[in-house]
Amino acid sequence: MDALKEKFYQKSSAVKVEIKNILKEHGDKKVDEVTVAQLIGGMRGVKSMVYDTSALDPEEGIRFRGYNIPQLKELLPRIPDGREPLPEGLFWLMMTGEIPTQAEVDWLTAEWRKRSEVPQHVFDTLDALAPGTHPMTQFSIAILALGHDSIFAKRYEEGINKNDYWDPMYEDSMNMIAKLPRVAAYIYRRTFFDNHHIAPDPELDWAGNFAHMLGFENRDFLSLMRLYLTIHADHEGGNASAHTMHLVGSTLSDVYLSFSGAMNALAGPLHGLANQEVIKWIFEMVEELGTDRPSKDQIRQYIHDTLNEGKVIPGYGHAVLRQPDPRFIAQMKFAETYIKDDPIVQIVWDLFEIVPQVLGSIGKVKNPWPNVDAHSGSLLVHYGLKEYTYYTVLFGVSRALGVSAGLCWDRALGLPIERPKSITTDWLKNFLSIN
Ligand code: CMX
Repeated sequence: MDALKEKFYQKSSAVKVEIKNILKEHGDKKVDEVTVAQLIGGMRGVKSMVYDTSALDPEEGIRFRGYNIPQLKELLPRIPDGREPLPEGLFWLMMTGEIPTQAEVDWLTAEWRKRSEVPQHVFDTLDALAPGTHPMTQFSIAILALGHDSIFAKRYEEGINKNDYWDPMYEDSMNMIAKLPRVAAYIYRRTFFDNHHIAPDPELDWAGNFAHMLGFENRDFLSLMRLYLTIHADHEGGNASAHTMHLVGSTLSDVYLSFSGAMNALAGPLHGLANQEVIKWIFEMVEELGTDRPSKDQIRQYIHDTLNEGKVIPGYGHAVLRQPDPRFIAQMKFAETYIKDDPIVQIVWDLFEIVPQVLGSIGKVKNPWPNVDAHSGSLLVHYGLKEYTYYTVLFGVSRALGVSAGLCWDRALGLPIERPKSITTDWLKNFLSIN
């Protein structure tokens, strides 16, 4: 058994006993109540699942196993002379609750490299898709195709003891994460570069190699990818992609079926697709105004026009956060260090000043501040990754780290199939004594 698997098994076995005892002693205690507004309003804020890899505080933002993003930037191992954390380290942390050593992260980089070969049938499946198929649709389908080799599905078919589910779930997760950069790069090169593909570089780390296979060699862009793939990895369990992963996985679907489902949730414009919508909206503004250096008055008017057309301002607002997203701030700091004179970055910063004032003045928007998606596109555009319909795939590759770690924990803890209760409108009216 490898060191990560061993550590994960030890930690999760201990938590499994704790959970069992909590259930036995406190199973009847109430932790929450559901209001009618929550019932109709997308279950907002209802405490209804256990998820340990990360937790989201409305004011402070995301913490991964207790560590916020500035702390992770300090503590997680990097490449020699690197400034950004390696996503491998975050995966280790989410799986074990411990900050890994450099040697542990180097091992994980090598392990994912070993597992990274993608079967030809996955590329053939992608090649069969119609030109113009959205990259997220391609990504979701490719993940399903990878599922042909699911060890969990095979072991289940053979008849596996339920106490051992965690083992093939770990193996599948490691295999899938290892292969995703190759699959995602294939989609990018197939869609935008006439099927001219780039072979992996065995000297590079997981994120660096992904950037290389996309076609980028700029050192700073490789650093950006390490940061990007770290900060998008997880956002507690209730968000649409993580929750989908948990829900689908709770039926004992394997990691590929579950993650493909998660990606279909991420592909919605109110969730991960907002990163493409932000840059599309900014490009349209630049085009309409005829300048990439619009005045603040012009920007303010454009925001009002968008709202008057009954549309949302992409990249702003959040179901949980009530402050600027620390993931936005981390990207802003990156831009300040590397590319502060970029005109699109300047627009993003002007929007950061103006959008919250406008949204705040409407009254109904609970969080007028930027989320993670408000900044990412401007950084990618700067380095030449301008094909914005691809952006959510980058988000998805990163999200695999958090939600796969989460699913490994689900199986290790033996969590049951998810099955909340729905009610009919008639039931509700009856309950509320409405005729
Ligand atoms: N622009 C315009 N209106 C907005 C808004 C925005 N950015 N954010 C919220 N509102 C509106 C809502 O549409 C809602 O209007 P109605 O009452 O007319 O339906 C009202 O304000 C209240 O919504 P809320 O409680 O503040 O926000 P929700 O929890 O319902 O929704 C979110 C959260 C993210 C879907 C919403 O803020 C939004 O649509 N933002 C723009 C899309 C976006 O950036 N999504 C990415 C989120 C991060 C991610 O998952 O990647």
